[in-house]
Amino acid sequence: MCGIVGIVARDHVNQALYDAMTVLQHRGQDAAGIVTCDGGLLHLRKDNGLVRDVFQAHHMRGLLGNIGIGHVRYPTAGCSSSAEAQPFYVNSPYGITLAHNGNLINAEQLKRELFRADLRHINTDSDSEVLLNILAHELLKLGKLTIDENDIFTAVSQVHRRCLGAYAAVAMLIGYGIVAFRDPFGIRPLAFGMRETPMGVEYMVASESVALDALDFHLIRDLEPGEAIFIDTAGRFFARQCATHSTHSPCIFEFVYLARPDSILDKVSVYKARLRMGERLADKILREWPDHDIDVVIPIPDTSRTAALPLAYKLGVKYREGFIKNRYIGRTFIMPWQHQRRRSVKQKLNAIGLEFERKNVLLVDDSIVRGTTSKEIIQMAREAGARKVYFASAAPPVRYQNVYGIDMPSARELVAHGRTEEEVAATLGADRLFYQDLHDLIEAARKGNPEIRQFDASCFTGEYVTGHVTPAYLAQLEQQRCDEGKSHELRSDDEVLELYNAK
Ligand code: PIN
Repeated sequence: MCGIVGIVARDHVNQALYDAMTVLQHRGQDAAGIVTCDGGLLHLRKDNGLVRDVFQAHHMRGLLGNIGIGHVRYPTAGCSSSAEAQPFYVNSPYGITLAHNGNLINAEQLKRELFRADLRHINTDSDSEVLLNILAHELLKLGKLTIDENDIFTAVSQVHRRCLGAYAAVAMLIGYGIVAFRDPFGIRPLAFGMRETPMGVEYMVASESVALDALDFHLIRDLEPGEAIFIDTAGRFFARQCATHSTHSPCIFEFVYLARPDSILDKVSVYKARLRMGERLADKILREWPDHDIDVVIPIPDTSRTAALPLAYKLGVKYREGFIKNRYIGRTFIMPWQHQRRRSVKQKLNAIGLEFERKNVLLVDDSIVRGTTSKEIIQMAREAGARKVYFASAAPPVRYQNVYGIDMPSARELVAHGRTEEEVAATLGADRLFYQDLHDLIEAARKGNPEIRQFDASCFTGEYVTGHVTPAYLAQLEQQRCDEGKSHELRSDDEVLELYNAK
């Protein structure tokens, strides 16, 4: 999962891109990059790290121009080094840079085609570099010295024809403007908006509406699946459906915990979807266990709070903050001789004892993925004096790999993979476990926009909306993850916790 942004402004755009990227930082903390265009020159700064660490004042001074794109990266299969930080650049034709959120499932085949037929070299393991080169090649094939919006949309149509998988992308063409497009399934989110300034109208496209809000752009709408928009350097706006077939299937996990609650994705308020998840989960608990003995509902911060509150309300029991998160947890410096060291959840969360003592507590989390932190938190609740520890997940059991750009563990690392709900409860050490039903999760999101006919829910079902996800491809992804796991020494705290807890 990554965050992307593009802005066509009337004045220097560097600060606005930086600000938008800090608002999208939750979508990726691994690397950040901005490229701006000033006349015929590109200015690029990208590196591994948080937005605030990658950009110093002297970098910002160099990012000149009124038009630019930015990217925050979460490592997905095949991406880890700073050479793979985005945006990517290719000089021919015109000079193009691109930032991408998602994952192409036919990247290996495209890479071969690019080399053998299109005579292009790909210098990283990133599918985003592949996507950029496909776009560049399709523009080049038009054989024109100068192009217009029709040419750009023709090239995007060809991208749709060749690329399979999830891609929300924003690209800047030197001297022309910014083009943004979304795959024909609309798996990853992408929205655009505008603001009026004394100098004229400015446009912004971003992964989540919250980035538009923060910069006083008003949300116009989401890109349709398969649609492309183009804003030229003069600020003229064009839009076109570039896919022959599209089936809107947004990723349901965005609503579970990836997106910020204050975002509206595909017309659905993420916050309200999470409230509804809590209500539906409460209905299920009451159905299955009408005479429950839950004394208190305790969320595991932060995401689950939104669902936990209406859940408690519907159950008619108290809602209490039982865990306090350390906001200032430091980086983890793992020295080669400390490879056995395990960083405990306790360094991140502390239990307020009096909320647990002699009580039957229902802990609520947004999802259970590896189950490693859930297991430790259940143990913490017991050590804090809970009599019974029940656990509720606002999402159904995560049993399958994600191939559309979420950095999910491989299937065998998922606690629910190959296990029944009872077996998961036993593994976690919970006295009782409640999972959201998939139908309820889908309806919780869909209520915000009944026009969405289906979601990508492959983590729960193993059914991949794009098709073409073969066992061989899944095995290859799994292998990539294993290889990378060995080389990642410094990761975000959450990941380090999970990695070390998994051992
Ligand atoms: C974390 C959201 N959420 C918490 C991410 C833990 C799974 N984990 C997925 C639960 S936050 S585990 O609130 O947004 O910070 O099941 O893999 O142990």
